[in-house]
Amino acid sequence: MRTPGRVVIFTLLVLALAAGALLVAPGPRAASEPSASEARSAAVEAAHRAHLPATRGSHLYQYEHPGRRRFEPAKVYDPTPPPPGRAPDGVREYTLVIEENVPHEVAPGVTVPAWTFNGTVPGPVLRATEGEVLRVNLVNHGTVPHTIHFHGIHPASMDGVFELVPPGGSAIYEFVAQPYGIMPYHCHSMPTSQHIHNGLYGMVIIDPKQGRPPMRELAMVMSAFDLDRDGEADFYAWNGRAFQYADHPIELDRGEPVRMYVMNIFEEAMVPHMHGTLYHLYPSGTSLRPSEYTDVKTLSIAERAILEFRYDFPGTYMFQCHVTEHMEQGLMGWFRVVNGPAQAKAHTGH
Ligand SMILES: [Cu+2]
Repeated sequence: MRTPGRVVIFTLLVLALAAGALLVAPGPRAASEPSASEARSAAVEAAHRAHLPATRGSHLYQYEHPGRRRFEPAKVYDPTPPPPGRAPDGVREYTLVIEENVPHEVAPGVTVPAWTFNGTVPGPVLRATEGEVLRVNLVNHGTVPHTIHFHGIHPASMDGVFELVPPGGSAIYEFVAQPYGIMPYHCHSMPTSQHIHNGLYGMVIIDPKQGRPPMRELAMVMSAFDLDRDGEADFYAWNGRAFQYADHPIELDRGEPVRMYVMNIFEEAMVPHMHGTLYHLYPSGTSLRPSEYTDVKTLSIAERAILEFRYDFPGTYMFQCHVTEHMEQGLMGWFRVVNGPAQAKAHTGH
């Protein structure tokens, strides 16, 4: 039975425990006391702003550091392109809406105002089969004129250089998708360097009529971001966000054939490199026969290629740009290779 004296002792004990919990609990820190991870991130950002040597601080994102900032999973650019196939009526139709100054988290905790097609950098992957009509509706929700310039074979009137789409305006680009391969698209409004650099670019995949062997597919755009516009990039990225596939590795099955569509839209050479395997290289994707079996290939400005590969051993492997500064500043990620359904096919020869 509880006596009044016991109640008082019990109450005092509860109060003491609560006070102790308040002292121990990591309550909100004062602004002058950033956490270790915040301090590291601030140091990285300061280093990039000041253009200290590129390697300083960038390792903080590269490897596992407890407590460091990470991208939220919802922000990761999905590397899976639309599936191949035929449009029922032979027409592939897309709508691309341009917006300016869309907040874009280019590296964990570093947000820049981007210009976007449909809200993302890069814009969405467009896909058609050779011979189909590709129809793209461009809607300009920005404040300056924009266009879309497609690489490929098409009439001059569809080349997106002279006919500017004014703010609030729209336009339709329509042509037969040819040839098959990877064709960049980007804004060509002047100054084009600014419009591209702000994020107005993406990839068109044109499939050959006979198709390619079915595989796991990834679409990967290599680009960079110059935050202070001093002519020197501060972050490099697969699909628009530095280190996003390090925060959220891409899982592959051991032995699973993988086809990666790669495009370099930045004005420096890029060198896609796989660890732990080699790839069959199809320059521009315009041939059904690979030209080379390698693990590095320099893609110059606006160059692109299909890389086909697979992993024979499980584990975690880096995929990166072999320009080490680019890798250190974000152009890297992890493949996590697991024993999955494709494992049985792991040793059927290259
Ligand atoms: Cu533009």
